[in-house]
Amino acid sequence: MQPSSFSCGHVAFVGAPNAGKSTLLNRLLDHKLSIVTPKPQTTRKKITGIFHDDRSQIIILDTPGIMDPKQALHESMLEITRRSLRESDVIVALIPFQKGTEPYDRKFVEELINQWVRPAGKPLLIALNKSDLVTGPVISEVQLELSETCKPVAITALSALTGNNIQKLVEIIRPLLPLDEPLYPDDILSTEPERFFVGEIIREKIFLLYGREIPYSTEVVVDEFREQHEDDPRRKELIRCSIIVERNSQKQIMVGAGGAALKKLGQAARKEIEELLGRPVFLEIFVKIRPDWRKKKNLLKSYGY
Ligand SMILES: Nc1nc2c(ncn2[C@@H]2O[C@H](COP(=O)(O)OP(=O)(O)OP(=O)(O)O)[C@@H](O)[C@H]2O)c(=O)[nH]1
Ligand SMILES: [Mg+2]
Repeated sequence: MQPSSFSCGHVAFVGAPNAGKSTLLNRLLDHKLSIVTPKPQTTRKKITGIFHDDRSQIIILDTPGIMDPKQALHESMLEITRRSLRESDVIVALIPFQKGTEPYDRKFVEELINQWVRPAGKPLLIALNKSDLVTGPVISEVQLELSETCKPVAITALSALTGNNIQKLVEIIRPLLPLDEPLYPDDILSTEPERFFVGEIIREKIFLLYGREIPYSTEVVVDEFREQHEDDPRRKELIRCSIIVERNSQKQIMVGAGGAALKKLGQAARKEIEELLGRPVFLEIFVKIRPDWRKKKNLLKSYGY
C-alpha cells in the first residue's frame, strides 16, 4: 500500500541545448536512460523517465533543447518540446551556469520563460545547473535575480554531473504533483520500448565518434529487432539498423577507410546495447543516403518526427 502522502505527476525538463537536461534525468533515475554528449542538440525526441521513491512517482519528460529552427527537423524537435510542456503538470527550466563574464545566458532565459514557459501556464521551478562550474556568491546572486525576474514557485542550484543538491529538486517538485497514487508499477524506468533506446545508443556513439556536421546529418532507424526466444538464452538477438545520411561524401566518412570507422561505431554501440538488454546481440548496420532528409516532412514523419 502507498503512504497517504504519495504524489505523482508529469514534469517537463526544458532549456537550451547542452543545459544538462538528459544528464539530470539520468542522475535522478540513477540509470543511463537518455543519451548525453558534449555536443548540443543531442536529444531529438521526448524521453520519458520515471523516478520512484517511497513518497513520489515523478514522470519526467526530457525534451530537445530550444534553439532557432534552421530546418524542418528542428521545427519537429521544437514541436516535441512544446507538446511535452502541454503534457506536464510542472515545468523545470534548467538554466546552466557558464564560465566567462556572464554567469548565465540572460537573453536566452528571457526567451525561454516568456515564449515557452509562460504560454504553457504551468507552475515553474528553476534549477540552476552546472553549479560545480562556479564558486563564491554568484550562486545566491543569480538565484535572487531569477527569483525576481522569473517569479518561479521555487528555485535551486544543483549539479547534474556531480549529483550535488539533486534531492532538493525532488523535494520542491513533490508538493506540486497533482495525483495521490502512482500511474506506473514501481519497477518501470521508461515508457519507451527497448528498440527506441537501441537507436538512441547508436546515435550517441555517432555524436561521440564523428565530428563536424556528421552527427547532425544522420538519423538512425531500427529496421529489425528480433526478440530472442526465451527457451534459447544463448541465441543472439538480431538487430538491423540503418544510418541515414544526406550525401555520398557523408556515407564515405561514416564507413571510413576499409570500413574501419563503421566497425568502431558498431563495436561501441553493441557493447552498450548488450548492457541495456542484458543479453548478447548481433548488430547489423547499413548506411543509406536520403538526400536532404532533414528538410523533407514525409521522411521526417517516417522517422517518428
Ligand atoms: N560541469 C558540468 N557539466 C554538466 C552538468 N550537467 C551536464 N553537463 C555536461 O553538459 C553536456 C550536455 O549535457 P546533456 O545532458 O546532453 O545536455 P542536454 O540539455 O540534454 O542537451 P540537448 O539534448 O542537446 O538538449 C555534457 O557534456 C554533460 O556532461 C553539470 O552539472 N556540470
Ligand atoms: Mg538531452
